[in-house]
Amino acid sequence: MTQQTLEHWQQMYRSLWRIRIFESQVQRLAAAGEVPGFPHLSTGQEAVAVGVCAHLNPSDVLYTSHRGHGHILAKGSDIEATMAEIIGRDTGLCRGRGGSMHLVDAANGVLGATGVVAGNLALAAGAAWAAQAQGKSDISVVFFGDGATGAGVFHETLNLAALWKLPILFVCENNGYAEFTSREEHSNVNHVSAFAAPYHIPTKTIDGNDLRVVHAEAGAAIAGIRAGQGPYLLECMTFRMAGHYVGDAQQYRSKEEMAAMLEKCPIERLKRHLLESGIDAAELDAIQNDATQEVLAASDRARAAPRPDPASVMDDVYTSPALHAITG
Ligand SMILES: Cc1ncc(C[n+]2csc(CCOP(=O)(O)OP(=O)(O)O)c2C)c(N)n1
Ligand SMILES: [Mg+2]
Repeated sequence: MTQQTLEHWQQMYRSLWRIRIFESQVQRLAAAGEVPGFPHLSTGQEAVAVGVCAHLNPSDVLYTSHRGHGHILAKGSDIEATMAEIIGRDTGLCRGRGGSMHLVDAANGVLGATGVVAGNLALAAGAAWAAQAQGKSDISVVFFGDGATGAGVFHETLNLAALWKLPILFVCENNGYAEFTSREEHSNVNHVSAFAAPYHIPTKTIDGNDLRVVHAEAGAAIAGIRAGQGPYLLECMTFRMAGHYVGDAQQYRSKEEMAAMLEKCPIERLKRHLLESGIDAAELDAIQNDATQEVLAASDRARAAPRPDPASVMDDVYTSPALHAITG
């Protein structure tokens, strides 16, 4: 490995750990009653976020779903502001008004997470259309789950994206479940990539737990999109190591299934590769420790921040004239 490639992979290893530790901390805070609502963790799916977002610029637009913490961190949003948002603080990305499923960081191109399954797809196509109309080289990336493909808007969006050659990357994280229902139980279509062919959208199904594969395939797909070739659908086969949401007892999964999943941990896999490439184990431990300290310190600062002033609850809800019309 050259020095440059070595640093590149170390950076990505760190990025994986940041997300893993962040999600573990959200889980801890949720168990302690500090997180409003139901956070959905991306533990086990980190390689998709890191491998795709490594190719994005701040001006590229990102949309994500209810399971979006990892994508947003991988895109470069501030750890403290993201955590502060999730725990409802005034210093949060949306001043504590959105929470885990409604994270927005416009300055970093994160136009949003949404709790409406598949609701992000058409919005992402809209952003891609805007970039195209303005002659920009920016692209739009949308992360969604396999369950979202059962929604009509998924097909409507693929159709228009293909027809208008929109600069958009569809990234499906196929973790085999929609809530508590396995894919076999809710669809005859095993692979989401099968939906791309009728619309003439290029596609690939890949191992989403192998960061090196995700990074290479996302890089090639994004290069094509930036070159004006239109949309691409990347189906990343992955696993969610946690429940659907924090608190899910997961009685619908067997012990064997859970054990097999741990074997495929994307962090362990990259670690094995880095060790085989000659990187010192102590160096990797130091990266892990550094990432841990960074995330926990950011979380402490977020927890120490004030909650929004209740008197500001109507700020940013209505413009003043509209508010005036309502209140008289
Ligand atoms: C429009 C809509 N329908 C139903 C739900 C309830 N719901 C929340 S998550 C989810 C499953 C999503 O599965 P998938 O898209 O595979 O994402 P994953 O949770 O596996 O990441 C459902 C049905 C919702 N939030 N929005
Ligand atoms: Mg799913």
